[in-house]
Amino acid sequence: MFNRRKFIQSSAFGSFGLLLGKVASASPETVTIKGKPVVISTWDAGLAANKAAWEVLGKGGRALDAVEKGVMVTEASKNCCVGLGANPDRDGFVTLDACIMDEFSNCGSVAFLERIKHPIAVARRVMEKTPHVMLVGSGAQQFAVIEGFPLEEQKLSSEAQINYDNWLKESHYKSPAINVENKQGHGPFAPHKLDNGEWNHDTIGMVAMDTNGNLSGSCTTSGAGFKMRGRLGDSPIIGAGLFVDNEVGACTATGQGEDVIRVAGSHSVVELMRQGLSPEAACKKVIERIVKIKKEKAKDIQVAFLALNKKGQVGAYAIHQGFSFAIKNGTREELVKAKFVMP
Ligand code: SD4
Repeated sequence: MFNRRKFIQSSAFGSFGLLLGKVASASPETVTIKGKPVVISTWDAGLAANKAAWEVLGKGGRALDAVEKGVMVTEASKNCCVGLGANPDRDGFVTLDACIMDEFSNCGSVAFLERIKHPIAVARRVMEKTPHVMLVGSGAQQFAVIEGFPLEEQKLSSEAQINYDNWLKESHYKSPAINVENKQGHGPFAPHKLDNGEWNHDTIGMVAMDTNGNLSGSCTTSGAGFKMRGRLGDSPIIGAGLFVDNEVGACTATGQGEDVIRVAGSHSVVELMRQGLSPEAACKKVIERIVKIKKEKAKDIQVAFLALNKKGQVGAYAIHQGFSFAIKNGTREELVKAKFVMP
């Protein structure tokens, strides 16, 4: 249950991140085989998404199926967050982006997709049924309809309508920025309050390792609230919002997508893990790279990376305080506060 969840500081696990097998040794029953299977995902909503992913992983299922099923829970949330309940763009339309990647480096992506409830499932179809990686806009929607996905009503959720009406009063377009203390429920990347009191974001990224040790990942988002029409962030871009290399590890990103794209964020983290860095150290290095590029502007933006390596080590890092991720394996189910570089 959410209200019984335990917050833990990632720092409690030392500077090399969370090695599931090792940490598990604190209680004997958790000494599972190198942390397999395991699933991790971004923000508070990751707890519920991980639970759904676990229905696949816990039965020995494939990581790819787990990361699709997991984030579909978040996409289906009626509250204003990741899916069709999200804040619209500045023209009043909800547009969704998603991507998925498997252990064979197959990948699929949809972007600027409207009126489809499960963009992640469409991204998987792009991966499996077309010779392409990415479909966007009306082409992506047309493909989804041909594949049997229902075209949903074009109507804002009641919360999004309130947020949009408020936003329209000034119609002030500010380039996406995050203030992690801002809990007003509107504004680019602002967290949204759910019925259960949880604060949620407009994105979920998930990576998982199954019992066979295979890795997959998914990332799905409504992007920045009140964004310019046609704007895409990092989330549907393979190498930016998500990257999986089954020999090395997997990473997903959240926060200001423009700055994740700038450094090919998730791919960079995986490449640093290939060079021997732990997931946490690799995430930190790419966060520092963004901070260096952004200079004084870094104080106004949030970016976070979340990574898992082939050994079952988990790590994350953010620019600012406030990023949390959910982790689940056979015996643990927790929300972890990530470390950050700027106070
Ligand atoms: C984007 N990275 O569209 C996404 C937004 C995000 O929490 O992660 N919000 O740029």
